[in-house]
Amino acid sequence: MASERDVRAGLQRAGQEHLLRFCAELAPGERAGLLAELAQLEPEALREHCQRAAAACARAPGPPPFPAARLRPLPPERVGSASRADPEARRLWEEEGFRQIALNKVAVLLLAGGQGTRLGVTYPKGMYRVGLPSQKTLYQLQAERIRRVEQLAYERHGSPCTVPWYIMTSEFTLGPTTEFFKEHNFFHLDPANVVMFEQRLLPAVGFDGRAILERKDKVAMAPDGNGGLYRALADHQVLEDMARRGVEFVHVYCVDNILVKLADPAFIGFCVLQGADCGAKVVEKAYPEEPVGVVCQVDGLPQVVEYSELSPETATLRAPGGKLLYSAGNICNHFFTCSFLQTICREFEPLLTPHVAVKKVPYVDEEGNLVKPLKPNGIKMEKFVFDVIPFAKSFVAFEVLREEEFAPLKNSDCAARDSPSTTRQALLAQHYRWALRAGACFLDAHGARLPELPCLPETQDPPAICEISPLVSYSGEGLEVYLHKREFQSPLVLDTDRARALLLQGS
Ligand code: UD2
Repeated sequence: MASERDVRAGLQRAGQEHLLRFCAELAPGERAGLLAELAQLEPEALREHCQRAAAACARAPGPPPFPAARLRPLPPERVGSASRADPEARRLWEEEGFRQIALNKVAVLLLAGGQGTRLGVTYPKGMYRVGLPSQKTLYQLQAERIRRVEQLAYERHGSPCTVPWYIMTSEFTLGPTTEFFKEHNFFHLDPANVVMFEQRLLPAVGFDGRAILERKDKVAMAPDGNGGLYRALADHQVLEDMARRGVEFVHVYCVDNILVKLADPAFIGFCVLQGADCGAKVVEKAYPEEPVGVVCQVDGLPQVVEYSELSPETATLRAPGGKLLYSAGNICNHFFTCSFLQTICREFEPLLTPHVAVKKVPYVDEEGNLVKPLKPNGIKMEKFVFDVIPFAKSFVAFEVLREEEFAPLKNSDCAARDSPSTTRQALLAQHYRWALRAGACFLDAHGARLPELPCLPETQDPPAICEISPLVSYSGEGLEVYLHKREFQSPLVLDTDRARALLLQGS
């Protein structure tokens, strides 16, 4: 157990002794908890972190970190397009992706250490149900897509294969996520192939450079950003685990995109065939202020400029055709080779510059009262997962269609965008399109044919409710055998049981 004397000496060196100011009045258990928490903070690193946070904050508001003169759109030769490529190129990419999956060389890695503050739930976002007829959570949809993509690779190549699922959590999400997976029997994945690991936390710092106490016995800590991935990979020897399994390529993605295509064979295949060590999926930005980073070049190197760091003037610039000049919207889907990740962890991680977020951080005042500030009072420092892109030897972007691949859950239903309703509608609209394409016909309650209206995913449910289990179809493939020239009443939930029944009816 950490002794108070040692902890105090360390805090003195870091200039943070105030963190012990209520120590004497704490109950023994509380005191031990606080000392254990503080003992984990390395004094030099803590001092540097607090000084850096206060200095960064003192500079703000300064000039935008990325003035327009330093930016250029990505050159077209670095961008592939899933929608505009000719079908033969697409086929080749997919074939290559499936080949790598069948060889057990592909893993997926979920960034799930965030706190989901905007959505306003107290549990990890992956456990959220957006109100689908099946009541599936985001985690379940993702698990089922992994199972399906493994199955498809098996069918093509004849050998059973595994796409291991690495899940980066934080102190806030590890416990509940582990419990949830256990409760749901790992969604029928082999638990040995689901690897959870924890990212580090960093103290929130006041404008005066002092770390904040959120309770008398607790420092205000926050995850170190999704770029904390690289430290966490090293902390938990995750790359060694990947090497043992023979994994060479990793698809990293964020938890809240209901349409995410895990281990997307086209994306993997495109990146592999291009010889890329690093890739990012992009969609065309919907509007200048959309909260997505832009993939572009900064001082001649590929990079993502986060939405919070792009000036409104630059965000609204238009290219000659009228399209946004910086229109390649980052959707937090990244491709990395394991050897690139090794180089990052070994050499470049310390060079990643943390980004500053000024937030309202609850704290205890000098008298020990809990205060919920009305104005921002604290600084959180975060690294971003995409900040490694400039270190890539060969970076590519892969443009995909928003309606097929991007519908993030960020806000509660109070917001007009990126809410449970809009994500649910996006998924149902996609499945309705797939069903129509496969030849299904939908009837209303009176048996009348429903119109095949083009649906507007962000604003309304499609004319008929149709949900297709990822275990039945990964991206719309193989549905004709169940749906062609058949009539269905809304809602149709095409899960594996229903699919089997339809096959029997048809035979
Ligand atoms: C992210 C992207 C943004 C855009 C957008 C699309 C970053 C830095 N920004 O913005 O460019 O692509 O997504 O939806 O990637 N997370 C952790 N640990 C942390 C913080 C976050 O694992 O310390 C995870 C979080 O659980 C989520 C993902 O990272 O899965 C993205 O985090 P976010 O939702 O806070 O990012 P956002 O929407 O600001």
